[in-house]
Amino acid sequence: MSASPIVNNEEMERIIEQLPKINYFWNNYQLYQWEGFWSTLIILKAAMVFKATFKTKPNDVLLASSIKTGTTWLKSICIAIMQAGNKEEEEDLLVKDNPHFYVTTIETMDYYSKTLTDDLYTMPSPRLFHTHLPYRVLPDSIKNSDNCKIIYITRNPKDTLISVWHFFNNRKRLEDLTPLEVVVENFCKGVHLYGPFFEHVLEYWEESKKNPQKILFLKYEDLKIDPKKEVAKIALFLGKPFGNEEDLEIVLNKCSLERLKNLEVNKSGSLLSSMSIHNSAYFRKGIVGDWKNYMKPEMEEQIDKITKLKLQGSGLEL
Ligand code: PAP
Repeated sequence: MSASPIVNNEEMERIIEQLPKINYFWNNYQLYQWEGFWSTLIILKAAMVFKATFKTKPNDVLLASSIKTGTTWLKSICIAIMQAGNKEEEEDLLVKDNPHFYVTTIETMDYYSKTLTDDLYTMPSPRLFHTHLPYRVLPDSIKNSDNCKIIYITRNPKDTLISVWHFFNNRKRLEDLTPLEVVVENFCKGVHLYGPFFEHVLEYWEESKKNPQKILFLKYEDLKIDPKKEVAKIALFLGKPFGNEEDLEIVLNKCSLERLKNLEVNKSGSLLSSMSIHNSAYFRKGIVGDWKNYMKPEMEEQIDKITKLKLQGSGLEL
């Protein structure tokens, strides 16, 4: 079933009242299931408005990802590529603020405060913005227009889940931590913020196969293995190919985890102060295979089984 455009609050509230709900990370978050995906109330409302009202402009670029699959890295790379070779632009934007500040995640904008939505509409082109929303709820204006390119990044589900687990358990007392067993079990049942995870990945994957000129599909692990190749691919896709190897290396160095993690703005700054999320929470280990340090063999088995089942026949390996 596809969502019909929703523009008025009353109708939105009526729809929300009837949605299935579930607790996520103990009772800290209540998730609502709309159009088959799970999200918080704030995200859900913003998603509805976004879907119903958003209009693309020429040269828009939408970055898309499930949570903890490389969003911050992709945002920084795109910011640095947009700035690359621009001699007049002396300041490095990444030193001044966190990548999430420059490339807004649309559905985390507070719909009722309007400010960020206004920012998006008045932002000069080429507009660069981001979403965690699944492909199915993107506005038709994005799906159907040649104006808007999409770059999607995904990651091995086990590392993704460990990253999610750390992020949501961050700042909690030991006795309040959600056990990994619970998180794994929910994940395998499809209960995951913006999830189910595999449907999220597969929808973008299938669309990218149909229209590779419009959707570039990336994997976090490929970026780790051959960052030069992947970053060159992103630059080309953005219509900003590197003139020389040196510019490419500058972008890579600017966006390295070590560098970003140690910038003052990311050590001490805070992006979503209302949710007390510190910039430092977006930079942890950034390694492939960290799941081995946390998952018991039965958890590994559980996730591998569902991964195999969901991805079979798709041509995608994670
Ligand atoms: P988000 O979905 O909340 O925006 P996202 O940036 O996708 O988060 O994921 C954070 C992960 O990317 C962290 O992984 P970890 O928990 O396994 O360590 C973080 O360390 C990693 N990360 C952030 N920036 C970079 C970077 N510049 N290079 C490599 N990995 C990075």
